[in-house]
Amino acid sequence: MNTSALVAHLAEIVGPSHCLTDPDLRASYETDWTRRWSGSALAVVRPVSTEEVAGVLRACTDAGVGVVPQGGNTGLVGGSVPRGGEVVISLRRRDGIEDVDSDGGEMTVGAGVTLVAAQSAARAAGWEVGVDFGARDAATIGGMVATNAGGVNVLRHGPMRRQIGGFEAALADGTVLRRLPGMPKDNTGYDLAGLLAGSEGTLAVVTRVRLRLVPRLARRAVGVIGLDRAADAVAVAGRLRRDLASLTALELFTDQGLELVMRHASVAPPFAARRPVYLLVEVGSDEADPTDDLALALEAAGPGDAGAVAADAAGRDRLWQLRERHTEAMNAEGVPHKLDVSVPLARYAELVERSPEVVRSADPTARTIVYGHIADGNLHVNVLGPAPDDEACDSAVLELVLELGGSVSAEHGIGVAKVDWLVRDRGRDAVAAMQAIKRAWDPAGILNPGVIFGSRIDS
Ligand code: 2HG
Ligand code: ZN
Repeated sequence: MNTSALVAHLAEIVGPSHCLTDPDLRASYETDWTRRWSGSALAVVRPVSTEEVAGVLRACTDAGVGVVPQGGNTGLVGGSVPRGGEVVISLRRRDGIEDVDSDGGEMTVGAGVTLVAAQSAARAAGWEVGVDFGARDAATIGGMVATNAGGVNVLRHGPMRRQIGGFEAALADGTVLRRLPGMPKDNTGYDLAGLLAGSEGTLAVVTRVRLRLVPRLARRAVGVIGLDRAADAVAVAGRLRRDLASLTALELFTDQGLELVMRHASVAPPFAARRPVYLLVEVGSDEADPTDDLALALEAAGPGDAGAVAADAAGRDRLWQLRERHTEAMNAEGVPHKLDVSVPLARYAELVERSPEVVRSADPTARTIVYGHIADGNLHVNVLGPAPDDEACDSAVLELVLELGGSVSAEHGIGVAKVDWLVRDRGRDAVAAMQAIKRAWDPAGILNPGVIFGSRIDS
């Protein structure tokens, strides 16, 4: 089948108004958030049902044309935008919420349901979604499963993989796998949902997810504390994890990042004194108000002049914005190189301190801003300055991460950004085992070609 016959067939499957070929209509699906990654699609299709997704996949397999599954397009490693000539399957119209079990704490959501919509449905049922992060308005549950998204509550509830109670997904040949709802105890063979989490659209297209919800904590407080050195932040973070049972989030940012957030996001910290490094600490409880415990713990931890504690919703939100608006502030400065990495906590301070140094040696004009989820050993190293295709600073940072015994991708995935680093990080045998799975699930290699493994899948 030639490509125009394929496009005509796709328009029949999803309806002509949901098969986009006009470049202006395709544009927002073809470039990622950072503007570093983009490519043109043969077409963008917007199926509304699992049957339509399966039909699109069958048609693309028959035509030998690659597909790029896409949710909210908030990915940061080039895994959700086309490389050139693929069909983008946008799951955003698969956005129904069904079968909310307020006794069991589970609900089924379409892959295209945004995190914020899932959160409000969970809260209406008296529960909460276990994963949360700044891109909640756009990121979708299907994309979060595909990337095994992390965010700010991993220290309490784990990443997205841990929230999956069941799933529905379409394979490359259009076969639909369905296990909805899943059971908390289910030892019937391989954990396919667990395998799909973090597969970045290379094994199947997730169409529905049974979410396992977590208890809603009625009382919350947020504090920020300024410190002099990354090593102090690591030491304080360790103490807070040990002493504050109510801890729900523990984030790190620096004064350089804060400066950019103040400039581009028009938010100001509710404290005047400034320090090189900050910790944002959130606590939550269903019983006693945790605010005093937090205030006492922060008082014991640092100088106290650069910091604040807030228990009311507006005050908490103001403090959270200092951390959450970093991504948008980076984008306002230029096209950032994003290196989402993790190291053992014992090496975290070294990573914070040495990342700017290794970047400077690779490119003396580049700027490095770091922030991240300190409790998970996860740091987001953002490099501003180098051209989008200049990899020198990326390599310098990833070399450092491997030297420190870390992982080249903590929560954003491999995408196309880090394919050259997969074997270095995981080793040949592990990558060969992954490729064997890829070949078995997607023998024609149409699912998100180029992502995770690059252009070559060894046979
Ligand atoms: C965050 O933690 C996100 O804010 C985005 O994972 C990270 O902007 C980034 O580099
Ligand atoms: Zn993050």
